[in-house]
Amino acid sequence: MDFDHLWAELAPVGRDPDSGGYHRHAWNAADAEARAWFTDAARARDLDVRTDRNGNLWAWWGEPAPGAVATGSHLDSVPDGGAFDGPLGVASALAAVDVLRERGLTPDRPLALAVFVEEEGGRFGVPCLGIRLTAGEIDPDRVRALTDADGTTWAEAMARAGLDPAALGPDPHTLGLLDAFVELHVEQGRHLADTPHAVAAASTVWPHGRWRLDLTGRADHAGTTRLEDRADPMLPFARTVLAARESAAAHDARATVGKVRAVPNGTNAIASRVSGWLDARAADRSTLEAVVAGVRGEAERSAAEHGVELRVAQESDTPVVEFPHALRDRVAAVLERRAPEPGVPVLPTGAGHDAAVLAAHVPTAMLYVRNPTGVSHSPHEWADPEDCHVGVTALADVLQDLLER
Ligand code: HGY
Ligand code: MN
Ligand code: MN
Ligand code: MN
Repeated sequence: MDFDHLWAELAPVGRDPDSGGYHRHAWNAADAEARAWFTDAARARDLDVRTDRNGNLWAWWGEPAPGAVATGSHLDSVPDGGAFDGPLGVASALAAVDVLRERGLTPDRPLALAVFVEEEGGRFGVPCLGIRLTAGEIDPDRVRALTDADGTTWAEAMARAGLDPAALGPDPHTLGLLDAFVELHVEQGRHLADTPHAVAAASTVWPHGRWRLDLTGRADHAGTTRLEDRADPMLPFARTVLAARESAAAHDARATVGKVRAVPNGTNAIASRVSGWLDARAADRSTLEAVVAGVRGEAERSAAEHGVELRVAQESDTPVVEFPHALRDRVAAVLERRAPEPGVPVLPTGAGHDAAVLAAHVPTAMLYVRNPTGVSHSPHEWADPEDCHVGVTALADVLQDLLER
């Protein structure tokens, strides 16, 4: 199994030497280096690497044809993110091909390894952009116009990476070839940490979404402007941050405000504008709506109190995803064969995934690999090497089961 070699090659790409976190984002230099690594490693395995119209990479074992099985994940990270979220699924897919070949498998249906662009939305704000474009779930014109913190558009960044942004759009042909898609992913929580199980199957992905918050007040002098004369957007913004926590706590849900920008951002000036993003998630849609309503209500009340204009725009929406039971149970049964004891966990998650988008178009399943820290979206994200090897073997078993059916 070549996993350790693959991991040793990939791990340094885009890693900040000080924090140990990763900065791989759509079309930046680290992303290009990670994509080149994948392309080289796939070609070294005689896989035919193709780039779809949205920049997603598809490495084929066998000619693309109906009945194909696919696996893969993403290589991009959140800002200063962990090493495993995404890349573990990609490196494990390559290593699983090695395992299947060592087993002498010559599949009579094609296997595709996929790398999806901008899953985290770390640069352009909207998650799962590559697979949403290919699945026809987001307007290409909207994507082309998305901007990063420096004002660079997706179209400009994609063109600089050598791809044609005019080509963006749905790719029903590729998705139509797929009979099944399986994503292996590091677990983003501690459900496996205190169990004998290194791998688990996935049951559901919570509904979740992202809302952009823009508050516009009035820039003014921090020292001479009387409090009663201020329209300071930071105040309703601060209230909104607290409301996210309070509303999530009241509904046993999750809500976070991040990606904060204040303009101008001086120490002795009242900002004119403050923007941020609300990330809200809950086990069901009605709870999610209640959480967001609570946050929005407090933001509107506080903005009015301070004479600040508020704009709230939903930027992404992921419905609850229930992975198909037949495929889920089939995957769990395959995992049971090597489980250290019966009862392979089948886990819900509040984390979004490319598989959660694909699930509306292709029978989809997920595997999780134990994360003893439970921490993710942080340099402290972790998976033990031996658990990674168990994950590769499990993925190979699942792919073999699907390829031979
Ligand atoms: O945000 C998420 O849940 C995923 O990690 N992209
Ligand atoms: Mn090598
Ligand atoms: Mn992530
Ligand atoms: Mn991920």
